[in-house]
Amino acid sequence: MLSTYYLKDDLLESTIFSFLITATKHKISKYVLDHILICKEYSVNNISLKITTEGTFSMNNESLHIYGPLFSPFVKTVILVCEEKGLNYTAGLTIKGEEVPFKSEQHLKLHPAGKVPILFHNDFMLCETVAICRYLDQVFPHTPMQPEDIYERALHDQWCSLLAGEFILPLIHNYLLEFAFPKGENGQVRMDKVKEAEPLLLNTLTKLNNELETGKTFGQSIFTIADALIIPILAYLHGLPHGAEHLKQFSYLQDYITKMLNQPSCVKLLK
Ligand SMILES: N[C@@H](CCC(=O)N[C@@H](CS)C(=O)NCC(=O)O)C(=O)O
Repeated sequence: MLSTYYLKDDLLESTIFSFLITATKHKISKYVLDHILICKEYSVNNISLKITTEGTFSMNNESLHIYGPLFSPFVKTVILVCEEKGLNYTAGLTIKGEEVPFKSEQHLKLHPAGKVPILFHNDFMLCETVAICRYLDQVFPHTPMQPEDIYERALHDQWCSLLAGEFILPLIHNYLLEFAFPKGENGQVRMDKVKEAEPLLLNTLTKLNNELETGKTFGQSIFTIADALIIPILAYLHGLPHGAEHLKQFSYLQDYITKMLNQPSCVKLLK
C-alpha cells in the first residue's frame, strides 16, 4: 500500500490521477483497489475523481448538462466526448431539472439558430457541437481528443468543419430523417424520397471512404472529436438495412465502423 506521505506528494498524486483517468473505461481491479488506492477521492486542478467500492470511478463533480434529445447525432457526439473523458454529465430536454421543449420560446432564446446541443457547464453556456467538443477537450485535457501536432490539428479542425458544416446535416435531413420519422401514408417510409437522397448519400460515403483510405484523419491512435462527430451517423446508417447495403461498397468505411463500434464509449451509446 502507498503511505499517506506519498499521496501528499503532488507529483505522485497527479500520476495516480492520470493513471486512473487513462483507465476510465476499465473497471479497476480489486488488487489495485486494495494495494494502490488508499483513499477514495482524488482532486487535482479542481477536477475530482470518486472511486466506488466496486472499482468503478467517475470524474468531476461539477455540473455538466447537455441540452438536447438523446437521439440527435450531434447530442451523441457531445455525449461521446464526455464518455471518453469519464465525465459525469446529464443530458436531455431539460434545463436545471425543468423540462424545456425543443423549439420552445426558452430554447429559442438560448441558441441563436434554435438547435441542439447546448452545453451547460456550471454557469457557462455554449452552443454548437464542435465548439462544445473543443471546449470540453480544453477544460478536461486528460484523454486528449485532438492531435498535438499543429498541422495534424489543423487538418483535424478542417474535417470537423467539413463534417458538421457540409456532410452530416444533408445526410440527416435528406436521408436519415425519412427513416426516423417516416412521413408516408400510415407512417411508411417514403422510398421515393429515399431514392432521391441516394446520390447524396453515395457521394458523402465516397468522400469519407477516400479520406479513410489516406489513413490520416479518422480512426487514429486517439479517438478524436472528428471520430465522435461522424460515428453516430455511420452507426445509424449501419443499423438500417438500406444503409448497411450501401455501406458494403465501401471497405474502408466498413472497417472503420467495426473498429469504432468496439470503442467502449460507442458500445455504451451506439450499439
Ligand atoms: N450547427 C449545429 C447543428 C446542430 C443540429 O443541426 N442539430 C439538429 C438536431 S440533430 C437540430 O437542432 N435541428 C433543429 C433544426 O434544424 O431546426 C451544431 O453543430 O451543433
